[in-house]
Order: sequence, then C-alpha cells, then structure tokens
Amino acid sequence: MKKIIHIDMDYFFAQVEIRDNPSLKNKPVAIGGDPKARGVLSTCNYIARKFGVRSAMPTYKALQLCPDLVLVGSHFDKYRKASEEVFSIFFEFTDKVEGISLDEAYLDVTDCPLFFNSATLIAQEIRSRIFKKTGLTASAGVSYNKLLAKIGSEINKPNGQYVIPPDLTYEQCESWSIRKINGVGKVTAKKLESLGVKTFGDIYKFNQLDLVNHFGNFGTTLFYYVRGIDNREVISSRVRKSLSVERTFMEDSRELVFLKKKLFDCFIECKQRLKKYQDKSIKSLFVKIKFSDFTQTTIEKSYLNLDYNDFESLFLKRYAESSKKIRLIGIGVRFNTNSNDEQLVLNLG
Ligand code: TTP
Ligand code: MG
Ligand code: MG
Repeated sequence: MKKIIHIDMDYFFAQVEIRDNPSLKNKPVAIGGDPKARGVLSTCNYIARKFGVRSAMPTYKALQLCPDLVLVGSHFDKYRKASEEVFSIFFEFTDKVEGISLDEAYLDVTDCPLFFNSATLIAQEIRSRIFKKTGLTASAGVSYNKLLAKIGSEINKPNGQYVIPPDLTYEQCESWSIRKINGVGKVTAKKLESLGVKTFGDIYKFNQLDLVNHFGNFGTTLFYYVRGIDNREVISSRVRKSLSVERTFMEDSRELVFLKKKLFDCFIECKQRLKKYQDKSIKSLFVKIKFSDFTQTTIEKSYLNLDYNDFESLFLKRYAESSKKIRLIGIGVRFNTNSNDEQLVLNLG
C-alpha cells in the first residue's frame, strides 16, 4: 500500500502578504480585484472567509459581505519564491513530488526512510520546516492514495493535518460532499445534484453502468473513488537539477583543518546520496561558502570525475580571496537535464 501526502498552503497569496505586513494580521484581507475594474479576488484569509468572502468572487460582492475587507495587490515574484522554498523542502523527503499549483503538491513517501517511514510524522516535519523557512503555514492530508490524501488536507485546514487510514469505512465517508472529489468541478457537481446526488453515500446507490451512462469514463472513476479506490500515481513534475550537502557551523571559522574536515564530510555524504542517481549524468561540481556577514559565493567547474581534490581546490581558491570567517560550507553537483523537462511545471489555482 502506498503512502501519499497532499500538502496545500493556507490562504497562500494572502498569507504571504500578511507575513510581510503584520499590521494586516487581525484584519479580513483579500488579494487582487480592483473594484473599479470589476475584478475578482484571487483569495482571502480565514477572517474574511467568516463573512462569506471566497476566491474568484467579484470584489464588489466581497465588499458587500465584508465592508472592512482590506484589498491588497498581488506580488507573484514573492509567491513564486515562497513556492520554490516550499518545494525544495519536499525534495528533502522524496523525489516523487507532483506539483499541482504554486501552493500544492502530492508526495509519494512510500520509500522515504526518514521518521521511521511514518507518513504522519513526515507530514508534520514538512509543515514545521516550511514554517521555519518561510514563516507560512500549510495543511496536509495523509493517506494511501491521492484522492484521500487531498480530501484529508482540507479537513483540518488551516495549519492542520489529517490522516485517513486504510480501514476507512462507509459510515465515515457516506456524508462527504461530492465536491471533495478531484475532477468534480462546478459542471459535474450541478449534474450530480440534478440527479439528487450530493454525497459519497448518494453515489453508492448507482451501479457502475448507470454512472457510465451519465458521466462517460468519469462514471467509472466515480464508482471507484467513492469506494476509496484511486490508483493514480504521483507523477514527478520536476526533475532534480542538482544535489548538494552543506554544513552550518556552531561558530564561524577560518581554521583550515576544521574547514577541510567539514568539506570532506560533505563530500562523503554527497557521494553516498549520489548512489540513488546513477541514471543521471553530472554536468558540474560546485562549492558554496557563506561568510559570517551572510554574503555567499559559489564556485563551479565542469565535471570530469567525482574527486574530493577538485572540491578542495575550488574551496581553497575562494578561501584565499577573502579574510572573512566562514559560517557554512557546502558542496554539490549539477546534473545534465533534458531542456524539455528542466522547468518546473506549475500553474496557479
Ligand atoms: P488555493 O490553495 O485554492 O487557496 P488558498 O491557498 O488561497 O486557500 P486555502 O488553500 O487555505 O483554502 O489556491 C492557492 C492560490 O492560488 C491562492 O492563494 C490564490 C491563487 N488562486 C487564484 O488566483 N484564483 C483562484 O480562483 C484560486 C482558487 C486560487
Ligand atoms: Mg492553498
Ligand atoms: Mg492550492
């Protein structure tokens, strides 16, 4: 049985804006939607949601529901940066990461050796690392397939997680809204509702053939989904472009013996972790140094073979060019990537 985690950031665009402007913290806040230009909102925080404000709602309507709503313009560069930070944390646990949008992904952690292979603990740790790195909260669902992991991530939103174990019973899910189902958009939901179908339990009353007659192939999918069956794989939406290992020191240092020892530790760990990527070809080697004043530098050379001496000479060259103490060193390799799949495939929403 698989172990799948679905992660989705809470009120993503709004949370980023509020993080960067704490005076908004206890106010109802929505993103985008110039009322004069008859715009619609991208999203809003949970305070605004109490008033009935929602994503994609026309701004004038949101202001009728919540006259104190604070409208904030969007800053995609910030959302993209936060998203990249969040995704890089996912890759600390598995390469099987399927990005669905900037703020959402599925992870297959079936083979992840960390945290005793407990998907619940991994989800907890991912959310905690996300918060430490970005100051943002995320919610997670944990289950044995994508459908149920996604349903789970909604249950304790915001800033929560929920596990749906394999012994899910009919009683537990019969009252779930069909709108929870992946692929049931407004149109399908309307059609289902016109047949008197609102919940998982209602779909149970139809046999597979009836569902196919009404919904084509999706009818079969529905038939299985409401029985907790979903065999979709997590499809990696991004290929790994590099692998690196780094160490931050308790105290900044310029002691060469100490620094070389740390560099060598990184090398050994990097070599060990590279065993998993024998199908990839290495393009270049690099060394990263962060100084006590937090400035950072990366030195790179093209790859011939994986030799510790190459890393050390890169390091020594840059070490000699500065007199600053060092707080972090890292080494890594970049892989050759097929230009078609190099780019992270992400869309919004
Ligand atoms: P969602 O994850 O759907 O929503 P959210 O993160 O704002 O809120 P939550 O997950 O806590 O329910 O979407 C992620 C971002 O995508 C959202 O912050 C803004 C953007 N978005 C739009 O621009 N238009 C939309 O209609 C939706 C649904 C989202
Ligand atoms: Mg979200
Ligand atoms: Mg989302």
